[in-house]
Amino acid sequence: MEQKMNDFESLAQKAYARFGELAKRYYYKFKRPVVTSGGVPCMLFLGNHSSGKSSMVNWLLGGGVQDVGLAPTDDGFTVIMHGETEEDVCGPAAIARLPEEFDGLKLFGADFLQRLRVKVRNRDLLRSVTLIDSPGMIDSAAGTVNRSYDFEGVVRHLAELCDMVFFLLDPDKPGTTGESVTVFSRCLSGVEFKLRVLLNKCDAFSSLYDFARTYGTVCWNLARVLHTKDLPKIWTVYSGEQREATGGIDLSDFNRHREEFLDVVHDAPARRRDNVFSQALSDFLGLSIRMCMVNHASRRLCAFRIAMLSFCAVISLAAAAFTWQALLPRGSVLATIAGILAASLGLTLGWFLVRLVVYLQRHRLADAVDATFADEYRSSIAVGTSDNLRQAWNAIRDETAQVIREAPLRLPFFGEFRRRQLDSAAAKVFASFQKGV
Ligand SMILES: Nc1nc2c(ncn2[C@@H]2O[C@H](COP(=O)(O)OP(=O)(O)OP(=O)(O)O)[C@@H](O)[C@H]2O)c(=O)[nH]1
Ligand SMILES: [Mg+2]
Repeated sequence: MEQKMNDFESLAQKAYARFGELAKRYYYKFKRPVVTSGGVPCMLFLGNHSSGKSSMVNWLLGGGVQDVGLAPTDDGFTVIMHGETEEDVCGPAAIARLPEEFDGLKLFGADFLQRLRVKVRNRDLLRSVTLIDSPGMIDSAAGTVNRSYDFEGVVRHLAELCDMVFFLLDPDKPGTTGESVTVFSRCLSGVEFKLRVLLNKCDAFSSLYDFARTYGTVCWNLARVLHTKDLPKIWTVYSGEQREATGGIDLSDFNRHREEFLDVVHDAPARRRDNVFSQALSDFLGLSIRMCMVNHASRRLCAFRIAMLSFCAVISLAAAAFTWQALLPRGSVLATIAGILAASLGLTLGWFLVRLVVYLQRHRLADAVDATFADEYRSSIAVGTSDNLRQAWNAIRDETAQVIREAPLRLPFFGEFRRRQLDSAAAKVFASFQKGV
């Protein structure tokens, strides 16, 4: 089974490597350009400052890995991974210690890399999952925190890379922090399926009433920022050994949620499979649609150019012939020079005219992308296999219109043939996933 999954991952990786250059030509960005075959799944812990992220990580690993405290403790991201020899690597060197999948983090610059730390620990759980602890989200007096790097970008990138994202809230500040609201609404949209909300420190409730009020507030705040129809499941948990609640409320239901949470953490490899699969599906389908749309636009533009150039050439030749004939009685040299001038003028004007018409045509094609999409995919839409297709199209629609409108196009010869190659390589990747399931 594991071998089959590794086959699936290495096939996916080969397909990403093979079509990477093609994707660039179509200005298409893969969400997960590198799949480390047999790689370890990742879990990201996000949340307000002091919501208990580091304590949760410590609890999962049996203690003593992360610092915990009431004041804001972590100011950077810590990747905790398995290794026989325990070591801590900070700053730019940390990125070299991570699997290739993390290479995209380099783009977030030196300020971010200064705040990246890798802890290699010899703990059993880490053989099957890598944990990422994050800095707590806080509001400064001005309303938002000024971080010297693109915090939202990093969160988005890691959320796309990770196989599970846990968002921790604590009873003191149940989701009211401005930065966490922003992260929810901007960085986690599209990855909601990986998101699990944990209402942490449930052992600290003083009464059932206290719990009900906090739970209500969490739901109220989440409803305003999440773009899903239904409220996600909220797991009420606490970290550390099972204990009696300080307020005397029964913790047995919270213990049940803790068990579920632990099951999810231990089931991480299955999540990674699903995740790589769904990302590859959306990446390859997205590229295929992008190619189809841009190829269509490029064919239309090419046909336009040929038609316009032929038209201008005919007009220029006619003008040259007319001038030559009109001036022939005054001498054949003069008539020939005038004819050549007339032809050159006609061709120059024609060249400007072609550019203008192509420019207008590109705008027209960009505005009509939805109609073109419906036309190109009408058979899939007609047989009702269009749900994935529509979703993939909506995700790349605006960018595709922008590419058609403005980008310099350097498309490969036989674009449609390359697209068919992509589709069949993607089909092989998906078939190998299904064999492994
Ligand atoms: N009662 C209770 N307290 C907890 C629990 N988890 C964490 N705490 C306490 O909450 C405080 C903050 O915990 P941390 O784990 O440092 O929180 P954090 O989210 O990592 O904080 P930052 O790194 O600053 O963002 C510490 O004093 C912990 O002892 C819990 O499950 N129950
Ligand atoms: Mg912490």
